[in-house]
Amino acid sequence: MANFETVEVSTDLLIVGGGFGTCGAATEAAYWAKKNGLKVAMVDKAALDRSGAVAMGLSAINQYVGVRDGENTVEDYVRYVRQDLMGISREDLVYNIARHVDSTVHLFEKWGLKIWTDEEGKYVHEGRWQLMINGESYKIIIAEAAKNALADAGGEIYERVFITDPLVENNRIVGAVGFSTREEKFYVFKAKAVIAGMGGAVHVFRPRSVGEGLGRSWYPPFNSGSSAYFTLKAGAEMTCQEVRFIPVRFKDGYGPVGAWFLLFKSRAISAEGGEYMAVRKDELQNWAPYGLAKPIPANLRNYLGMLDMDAGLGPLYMETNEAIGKLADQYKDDPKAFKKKMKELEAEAWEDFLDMTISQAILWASQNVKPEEKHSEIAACEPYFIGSHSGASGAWVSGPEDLDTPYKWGYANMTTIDGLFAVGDASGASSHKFSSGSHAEGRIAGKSAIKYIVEKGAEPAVDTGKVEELKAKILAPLDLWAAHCNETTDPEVNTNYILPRQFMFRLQKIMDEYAGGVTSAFKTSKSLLERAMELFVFLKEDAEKLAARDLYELERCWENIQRMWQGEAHVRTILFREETRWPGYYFRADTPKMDEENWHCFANCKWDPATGEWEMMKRDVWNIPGV
Ligand code: SFD
Ligand code: AMP
Repeated sequence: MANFETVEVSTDLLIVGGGFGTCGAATEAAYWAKKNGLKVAMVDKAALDRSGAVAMGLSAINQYVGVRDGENTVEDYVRYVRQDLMGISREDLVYNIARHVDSTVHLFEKWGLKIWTDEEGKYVHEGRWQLMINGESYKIIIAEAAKNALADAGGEIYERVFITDPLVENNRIVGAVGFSTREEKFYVFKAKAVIAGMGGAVHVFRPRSVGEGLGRSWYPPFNSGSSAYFTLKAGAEMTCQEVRFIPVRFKDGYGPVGAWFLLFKSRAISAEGGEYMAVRKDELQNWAPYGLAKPIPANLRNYLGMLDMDAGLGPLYMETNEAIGKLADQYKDDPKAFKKKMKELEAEAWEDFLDMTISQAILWASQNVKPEEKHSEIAACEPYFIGSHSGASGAWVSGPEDLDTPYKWGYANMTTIDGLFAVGDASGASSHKFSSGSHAEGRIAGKSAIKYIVEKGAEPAVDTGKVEELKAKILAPLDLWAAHCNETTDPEVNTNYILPRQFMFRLQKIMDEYAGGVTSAFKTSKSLLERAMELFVFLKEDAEKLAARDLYELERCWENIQRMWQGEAHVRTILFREETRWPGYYFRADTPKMDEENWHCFANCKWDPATGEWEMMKRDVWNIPGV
């Protein structure tokens, strides 16, 4: 077996992931841990300053309720999420996040984040819930606060350690294992409670960007489904695994559209000039009541554009020149003021990309795009798993203690595994938390996990035999490579192993062609999904034969195994839900309508670590009374 040193770390609370959710968790947990003399350790596969979805920065804070200014109420936010997710959301979780998110945003500002303000000192809104920021260094600022809090409480941070599996005994989490991505070290973390927050998943589906563009996607290529894998492998109940997210973005550079639609009030049109949101308005009747209320859910906005594409009316365009023109128009009688306004709008348009999706700015520059002169192509991206945005996949977690919610079996944000908490993309059915809400949810879970440790924490009884088995399994791809690498001249072709890149292509082909990816125009059916399940049997056999040439490829092997588990949970859940509820995310051609009578419910699933069997189940949707 590959000769890796085993490093053991004992802690009270282990925080897995270094993103927005877990930085929130670290900031809060450190405070309560210090008060109670407890230890906190945090582990990230990358470097905290630039890890996760916000690595490149962001140009907006997408969740701010604005309670102090009387702008909205927490209940308004609950209604917004209910509407956007076609009726399916955990309102207790959404409510809990919404009532804490403003204070999180105020902390961000205190820590140094520049939120745009107007002449009166009020926040500049992009839309009703969104605030404009100078966000290139957003992640660094939030990471710094987490680091400071941990340092103050004597906590530890492990960077460049990739976590694979949870350690669970008798339905109770006792730690996690993983390996260094830089040194030959295998890590065993022993803990009384664990907070999982390893983001969502990309490259489960075949991306639009292939060949020289491979790696470019809207969602960051370094989040590979670790959260879903970790919680599934622990035996936790999962929810909304069918609710993938497909954003519409500027094509190929994946630049954001929110600022264009909301701030610049731009229209999107087909090649024939029709504005699909207006031309296809009647289609929304078919998705009542959600199709008829405002704002129109993200998936339905996508769907109307997709109908244009299906009808051969593509490409679709964002009318950037028209939007900029209209905004500058009010200054048209004063040439100097007009010129100044045009410059300002042009700068804002470019900054929107430079703050968060630099490659879109590069693509615009390389194609000589001047947004004030000509429109730009937009397109629906490949599907992603990001429960914190407009998708909903994640673990099924316990609701807040002070609400009369039917979903309560433990401490706030605890999964169905004792002591295992989930935040951000790792926790499901609480969409539209975005960066700020994920951080707020992390703070909730951080406090709750320390409370759990104080009240129920037991010394983690780690089974060393199981850890040794896991070590052998996790390092096996290196051994397989060593045993067979000299048998062929081309390392990519060998009957005894498969390299992670080829394996990823196999997974993506199944997902894309059978589970409603880009090439199948986001359509699938029972027969296609059943065929996908047949092919998954072979894929899982192939997963046992993954080989790695070095540490870098060992990480790639495990990323792709995690993607495979996320993919399987997805396929199983789309199969289970016999209706189409989120057209624009996916369309089940054999059950093309929404079925409120039978499917106004959560579709949950669970994998049993003892038997290896999957269980699918329905759970009721609860609306907060009076909201
Ligand atoms: O508008 C392991 N999001 C936006 N939110 C906003 O508030 N404003 C925006 O402007 C946003 N835009 C946006 C957004 C996301 C993306 C991908 C783009 C644009 C391109 C959403 C937020 O970014 C998102 O909600 C939060 O980041 C979610 O937080 P969290 O904590 O669930 O995930 P993370 O931040 O990606 O962090 C994940 C961490 O886990 C680590 N990790 N560590 C150890 N072992 C493993 N195996 C691991 N696997 C992953 C990662 O390194 C990272 O630290 S807009 O355009 O939509
Ligand atoms: P995006 O850049 O698409 O991620 O959007 C950023 C934010 O604006 C998210 O909260 C979206 O839900 C919201 N948003 C984007 N486009 C629209 C739209 N046309 N109508 C309403 N909300 C939108």
